[in-house]
Amino acid sequence: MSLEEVRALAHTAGYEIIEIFRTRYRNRIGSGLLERISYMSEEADTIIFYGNPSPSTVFQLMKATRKPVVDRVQLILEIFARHAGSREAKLQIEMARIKHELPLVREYIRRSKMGEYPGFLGPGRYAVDAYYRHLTSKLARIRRQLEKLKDTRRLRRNARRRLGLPQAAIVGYASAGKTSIFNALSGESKPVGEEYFTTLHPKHKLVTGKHGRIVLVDTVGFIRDIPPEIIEAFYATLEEIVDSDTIIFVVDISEPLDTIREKVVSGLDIMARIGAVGKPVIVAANKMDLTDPSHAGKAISIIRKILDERGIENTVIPVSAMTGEGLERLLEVSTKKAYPKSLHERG
Ligand SMILES: Nc1nc2c(ncn2[C@@H]2O[C@H](COP(=O)(O)OP(=O)(O)O)[C@@H](O)[C@H]2O)c(=O)[nH]1
Ligand SMILES: [Mg+2]
Repeated sequence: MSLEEVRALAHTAGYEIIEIFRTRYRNRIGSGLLERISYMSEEADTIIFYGNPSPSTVFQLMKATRKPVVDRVQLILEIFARHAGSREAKLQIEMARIKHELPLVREYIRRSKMGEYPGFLGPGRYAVDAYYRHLTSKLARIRRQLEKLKDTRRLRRNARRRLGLPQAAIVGYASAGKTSIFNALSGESKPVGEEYFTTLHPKHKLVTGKHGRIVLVDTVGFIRDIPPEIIEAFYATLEEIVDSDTIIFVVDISEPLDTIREKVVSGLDIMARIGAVGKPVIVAANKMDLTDPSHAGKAISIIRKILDERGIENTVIPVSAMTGEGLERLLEVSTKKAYPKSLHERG
């Protein structure tokens, strides 16, 4: 796990990092470090433990800092929640959240039965018992709702297709610049007027390019090493990619070549896994302002090669969301790629 990844995910979830501590142990905290953290945490609203701490480590931290503790799974779920468009995705996220919280509540109950009342965290023992029962029955309810929703998903997709508006999904890893590009491309245009979309989600915008109008979608993006327990929620949050006619894959071109290669390959793997295949991919080689032409040139040929080898129709466009370089062409190509096919298919 890299510091860059921690920063990127925390930024995407809306946190500002004020201090980073490294633990000597994988998922535990030694007493010296705990003391330093509790001293520093005065200024923080939240403690992020970027790993898989046991419930008892979480308690230790909460007790020492008196702040809410968010682990890696929770951090990722917060990011999903910011992007979840459909009811199904929201329910999947809620289900994952509850499943993740149950062991913690169990630990809470265990401690209070031993006479250790972590009262400063909230309610006493009986309230916690009731809360546990509330969570488990909510979990059962969500499971039933998800079963029902499976049948309606296909209908919803057809409804979007009947509107005849092509859709382009903006994908990429955290901090590649997806939202910056989404904002830059849709800056001039108003939020989508059609009733269907305004009620859908603020991360959809209707934009007008040279070849017509398309709906742009700012997606949650890809995350490495998604824990298996939240993989369903991840796929549900990414379903807008499957619904799209074309993919804008934003790549931070200023990163090392190996990182770029690895991210492009694993991003394509995720798309294949959720069934987002057979769509043209437009690679927005972003942050051109941060890199020199020779590095960018090498990165672009690596990206082209990966896509070509997989037989994916692709165009790579150097852009900078910062300076605006290449954005006009990006929009032009995106509308062009999204249109002809959809017109044929939808009549
Ligand atoms: N220098 C530079 N910074 C950029 C560019 N595009 C995005 N950024 C910065 O990269 C960070 C992540 O951007 P954001 O759009 O939030 O990425 P997202 O996580 O993919 O949505 C922000 O600090 C942006 O200001 C670019 O073209 N050039
Ligand atoms: Mg974003």
